[in-house]
Amino acid sequence: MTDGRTTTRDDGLELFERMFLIRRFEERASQLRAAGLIPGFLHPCIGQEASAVGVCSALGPDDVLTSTHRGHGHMLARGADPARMYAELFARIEGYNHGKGGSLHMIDVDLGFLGANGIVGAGIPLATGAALQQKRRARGGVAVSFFGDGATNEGAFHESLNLATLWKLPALYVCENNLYGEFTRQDQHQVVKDVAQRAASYGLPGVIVDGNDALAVREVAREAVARARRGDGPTLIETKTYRHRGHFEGDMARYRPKGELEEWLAHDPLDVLSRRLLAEDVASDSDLDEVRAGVERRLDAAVEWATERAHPEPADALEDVYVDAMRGAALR
Ligand SMILES: Cc1ncc(C[n+]2csc(CCOP(=O)(O)OP(=O)(O)O)c2C)c(N)n1
Ligand SMILES: [Mg+2]
Repeated sequence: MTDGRTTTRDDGLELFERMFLIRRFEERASQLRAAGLIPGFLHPCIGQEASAVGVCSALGPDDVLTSTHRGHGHMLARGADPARMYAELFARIEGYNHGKGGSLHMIDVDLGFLGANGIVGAGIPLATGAALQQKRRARGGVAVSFFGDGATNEGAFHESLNLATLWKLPALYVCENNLYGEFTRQDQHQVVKDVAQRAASYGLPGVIVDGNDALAVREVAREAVARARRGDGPTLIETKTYRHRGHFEGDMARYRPKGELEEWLAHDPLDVLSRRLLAEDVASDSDLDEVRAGVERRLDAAVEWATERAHPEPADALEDVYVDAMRGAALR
């Protein structure tokens, strides 16, 4: 921005709205799970919203992405419908997977969201394959893979980076380094402090960014996207961030050193953005309040709608699932 501001009112409020939507979607999901509406695991990304929103706001409609077990933020950042996401969490027919996948398998191919994934690191080769397809299509699309620090110890990460650089694939590898893989601190699961260092082995740029600053994340993502679209190959982006909650809902995270959470709470991604918008006089307190109220109304309606949907019938248990697909394949 030429006037010294980092963004415009519309853009700043849109980013804030997306991040607030993710935050409140998950806070509500946590309560709804405690109330018994959600069977199965939930891995909240609360605290990591800027990474998802910063990267996804640098993408275009033809771009695609893969996600992880901590995927609600990526999916909402891409523009998914929170009502259908709640319906999936509640195991209802109108959910993204007809109520049979839940949090860990949500997918919307039409949106270019190629799925959450319960297998750590498994989205990385999927995105690499998608990047190969994007290259062959030659329409300038890119493929993004989100994954955690823990996933960078998987062979799939190393194999993917090797091939993607060799073939100059239009890929973005976004490591959301939240300092933990499950209950293990990063310094107990790998020697490198910065995952970005690992890029050197494969000959691609490794960029570190404050993962709690949505505008900073978007800037590095835009550069990586431009590089990929030019045909210059992939980039590894490491977003330094932190999950405020435990690994999953129900994990009390007692393994974290005292004071660590408080330090990160002082650098909450929503506050980082709202403070900047206010300090630069881009938006007012009442603008932000209006956005917050709009998100709450949207989520009220989403929960109500999802709660009223039906569960799949027991007789349909084998429709839409692997067994059914295999049976179909065998018959063809
Ligand atoms: C292949 C595989 N190994 C182990 C697990 C169990 N597991 C689930 S999440 C997780 C930690 C992943 O850590 P990270 O990649 O840093 O992601 P984060 O949970 O921090 O977002 C592990 C080990 C799994 N789901 N898949
Ligand atoms: Mg992690």
